[in-house]
Amino acid sequence: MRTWQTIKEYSDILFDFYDGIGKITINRPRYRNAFTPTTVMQLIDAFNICRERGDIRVVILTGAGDKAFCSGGDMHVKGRGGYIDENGVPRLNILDVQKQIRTIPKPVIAMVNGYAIGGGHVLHVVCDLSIASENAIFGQTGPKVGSFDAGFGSSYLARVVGQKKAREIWFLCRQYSAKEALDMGLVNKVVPLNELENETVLWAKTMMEHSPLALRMIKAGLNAELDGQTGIQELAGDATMLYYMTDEAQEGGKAFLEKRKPEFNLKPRCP
Ligand code: S0N
Repeated sequence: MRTWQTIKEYSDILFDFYDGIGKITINRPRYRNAFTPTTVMQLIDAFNICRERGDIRVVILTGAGDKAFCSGGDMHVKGRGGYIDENGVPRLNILDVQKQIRTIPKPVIAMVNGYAIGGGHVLHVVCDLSIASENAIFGQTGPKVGSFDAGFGSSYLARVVGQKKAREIWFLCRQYSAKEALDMGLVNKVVPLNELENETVLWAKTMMEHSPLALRMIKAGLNAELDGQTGIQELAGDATMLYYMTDEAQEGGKAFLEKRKPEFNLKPRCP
């Protein structure tokens, strides 16, 4: 039995820590964990904290209760131009969370404990790994309910399950069982609901035994192949970070401050 410690309190999400893992739980089970702009602001804040905190090595994203991971944008606040926030401003800020999940330099696991529908389905799609309970159900509803996600929600989905299947998922708006999701490569593993957290923590712990920098570079590389200039920027940023750790880079800055010519002829040099 593990004890999660609260990292920060919010109205719409839970944010907990245990042994290197940051767990973010969308906590609106009354609405199948649909998100409003407020929920999304809180998710953005929690993911920022996960990025900054060195003791968080893996992030788990899940939903409260045993019915839903997330049912997408909250239809009660859907207006013209987006989901209306408390100040009357229409927002599509879940796109920022998608980008955070893809660019945070640590593995993010979707722990899918029920319905993953609409924008909630996209959230699990953009996570690095998805572990699902046997009762999980997957699907897009956009063309049925007046929305769509033609970004990661479509193009990255197609990279995961293939073009034909992605078009089927979006055009027909069917629901798929956990077994079907596993068969199409949409999730990594399916377990009984009462084993879901144990299994997810096990996957997190296995990754935490491995080199964080290696995982970071692999994530950046896998993203770069798909994300164009943005992906290259991410991978290049990691290369710069590593370069700054070298004597060669240190010498450049030191020489500037000491008003002398830098000595870059340092050994060893790799061929
Ligand atoms: C999830 C479903 C299948 C669960 O069915 P079930 O178990 O039969 O429960 P229900 O009785 O239907 O629901 C229980 C209560 O929860 C409410 N509820 C459920 N989902 C939502 C929701 N999304 N918004 C608001 N309320 C919700 C029900 O109304 C019910 O309440 P009561 O008891 O009062 O009747 C089933 O609930 C279902 O199909 N839900 C709708 C799922 C859906 O269509 N979601 C898509 C929403 N749209 C998006 O996600 C837009 C995409 C998006 O986010 C986006 C994309 C690109 C760019 C930007 C954005 C952006 O929005 O930011």
